[in-house]
Amino acid sequence: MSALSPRDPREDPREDRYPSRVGGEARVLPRRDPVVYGACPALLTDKQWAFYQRDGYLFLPDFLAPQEVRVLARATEELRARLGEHDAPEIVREPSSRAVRSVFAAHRLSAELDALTRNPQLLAIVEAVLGSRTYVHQSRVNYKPGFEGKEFYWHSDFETWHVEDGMPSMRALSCSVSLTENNAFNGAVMVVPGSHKHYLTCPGLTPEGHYQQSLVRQEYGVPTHAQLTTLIDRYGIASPLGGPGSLLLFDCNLMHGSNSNISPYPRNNVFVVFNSVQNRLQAPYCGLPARPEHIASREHTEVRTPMGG
Ligand code: 6CS
Ligand code: FE
Repeated sequence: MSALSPRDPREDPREDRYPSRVGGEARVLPRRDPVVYGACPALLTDKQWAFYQRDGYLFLPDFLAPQEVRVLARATEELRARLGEHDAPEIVREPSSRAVRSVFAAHRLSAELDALTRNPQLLAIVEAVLGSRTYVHQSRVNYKPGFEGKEFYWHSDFETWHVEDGMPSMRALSCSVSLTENNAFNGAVMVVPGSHKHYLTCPGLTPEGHYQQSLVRQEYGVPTHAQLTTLIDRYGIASPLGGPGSLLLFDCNLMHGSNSNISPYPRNNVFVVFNSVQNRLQAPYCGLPARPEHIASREHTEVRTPMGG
């Protein structure tokens, strides 16, 4: 048994290209994977494609039409009501109230949300970025209700998906569709542009069953103040703001977070995480049991095909 823990991930025979939470100090390592794996899709300009590679995100206002947003908004409200009633496992509640914070595996619980994961324009962009067919690694609705929606502290999703889900490489991206206003007052997503090119290793080890805490308030797998200060001194912070129907695409390793919502109005976003079929999950690098299927897809990995295609 190692000095650190009975499950010291450093006893894992695999080469870990992105070691984090292995008991060492917090470091800033270089990204070891491409940012884009394919060619610029017809839907994007060369300028947008270059922006995504340099800054790690792309904001497309009015990506969905008002009617499409209304359909999704109705579906997310129905999900919250149906699952909230009997505390389904896919429900995550706010830390200081019974308000619903997130619903996971939303695309498997709602036909309308499944249709969003097969939106032809979205898939064309995602397949160009990932250079392959894709499947849904994770989907969720973050409701961030007025007054009660608490923050999501700074983090890289990939750090969690690598350490706790065994995602091998940085070949996944998140699509966040706003169903409400995302403004300076209701906890819009903030990103550190360019941070996707650096891998911030996090101190500490991963607690057993960490997701039951981290999805409410993440305390492991978060960078130190020194690491964040170095990154933000260099790149600054951006917060793409827009109305319902806007789309924020961001690289799996982009540093992001959002403030608590103390406005009266919700900030309701649907997140779909697409992973390349060449990047399927392996055993978690932290050495713990795999997280549940509704948080990280291992069985439900059907290749995404475009609607009507
Ligand atoms: O652990 C995860 O997979 C989730 N955690 C955060 C804070 N963002 C990504 C994802 O929803
Ligand atoms: Fe995240």
